[in-house]
Amino acid sequence: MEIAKYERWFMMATFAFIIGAAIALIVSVVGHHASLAEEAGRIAPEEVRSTAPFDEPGLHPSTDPDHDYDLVMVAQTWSWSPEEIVVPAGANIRILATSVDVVHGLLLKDTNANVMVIPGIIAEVRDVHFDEPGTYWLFCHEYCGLQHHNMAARVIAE
Ligand SMILES: [Cu+2]
Repeated sequence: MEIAKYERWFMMATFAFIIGAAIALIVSVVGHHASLAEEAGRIAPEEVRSTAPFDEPGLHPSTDPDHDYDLVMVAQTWSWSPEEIVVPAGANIRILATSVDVVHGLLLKDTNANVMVIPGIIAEVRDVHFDEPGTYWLFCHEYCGLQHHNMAARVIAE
């Protein structure tokens, strides 16, 4: 009798956890526009610096009709190109990033941008907004060697 009571309690707790996880997923997708990072294409790491748009990292008018600007980022041990980017606050920005050497990660604090930056692959993050003017730190969040902790760039929204 006692065992059946606790079993029912555990089943209810498990069910509540699943419902809670489903609600959290729906809120993050619908409310916060979370989405899976997309692979926008492939590029040979040794050709990154000579191939558009990665031959000119930085902010450019977007080639995608849904976005105002493309923020083109190149990762290398242990820095980003460019290390400082000025963007208009409120603009709809698409990030395109790739690596010339090892696996890095791109995390833009206080935005929806959080992707792996893998050599050979072009990572795309859509609909990035800097609503409040200010400085947004861009970190590497994938351990890439001795100076990984110094691998940061700044996005200045104004
Ligand atoms: Cu790193």
